[in-house]
Amino acid sequence: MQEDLVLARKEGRVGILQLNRPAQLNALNDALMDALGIALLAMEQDNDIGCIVLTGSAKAFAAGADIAAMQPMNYINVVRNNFIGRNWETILTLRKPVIAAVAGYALGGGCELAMMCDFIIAADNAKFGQPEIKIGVIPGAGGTQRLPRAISKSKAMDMVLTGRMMDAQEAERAGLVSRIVPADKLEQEAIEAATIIAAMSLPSVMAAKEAVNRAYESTLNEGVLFERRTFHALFGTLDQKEGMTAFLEKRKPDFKHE
Ligand code: DAK
Repeated sequence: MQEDLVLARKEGRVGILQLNRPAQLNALNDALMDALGIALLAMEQDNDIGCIVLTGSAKAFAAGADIAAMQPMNYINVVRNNFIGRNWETILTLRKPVIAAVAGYALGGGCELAMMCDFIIAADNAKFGQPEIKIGVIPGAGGTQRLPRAISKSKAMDMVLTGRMMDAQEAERAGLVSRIVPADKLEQEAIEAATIIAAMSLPSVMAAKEAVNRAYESTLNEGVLFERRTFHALFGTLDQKEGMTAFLEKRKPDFKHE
């Protein structure tokens, strides 16, 4: 495996992962997805990391799954080998938050990978799309499911059926991205957001992530019950006492993440 397909570093309590196949616009192949999974799991297990930023290059977050690798595949291969299902969804198993910092193209599997993150910060040059229809297939890593949940059925149908791209402004209006920042400030802004999150109590952060994600997986009543029980459980942490005591003492909390 080529280790440099994903570059990993830390800034304070923030882990930063950069997809690194710039000549192919970070087209996502098996080796890259393996490397990404390994790097994500290492950061999940690192007690000194509280939030992760996933980014690409200035020109592309990722222009999709690697078309050259897919072109020769046939039906029986992809069914029997469970085509790349093996290593695409590691990111969904993380309990720490992952922020996608997207500059340039986030297309096909690239858009799907960004949508698997907890939220997306877009550079003002970002372009999102699910262009698989143009190459004779459909989205294969959740695009037909996550896009309608993020931006409405009508807009998702438009994107998936025409294969057109959305710019950052349209993506923000539609609710796909949480904020737009100048391209040259993308990494800095994403790290600043991640630093804020990483300074919070980690058990609360993980609980909040889990509770918001429940909204997609359950009825309103079940989701609210899950939230209530999780909220109650956080009164078992030291950080709940510290957070509330610090507020009353008019000082910053010193969370111990326990
Ligand atoms: N795959 C392989 N190579 C790619 C690529 C891709 N997706 N996108 C770009 N490249 C390569 C180009 O071939 C070119 O390589 P060279 O010719 O230099 O060797 C290099 O990157 C630069 O690209 P361009 O010369 O095309 O650059 P431009 O600025 O002119 O155009 C572009 C940029 C992003 C508009 C264009 O490259 C483009 O249209 N790219 C393809 C976008 C696309 O169709 N993406 C969707 C792919 S299908 C699944 C999980 C995921 C998926 C499926 C299943 N499972 C878990 C089951 C996902 C499927 C897809 O994403």
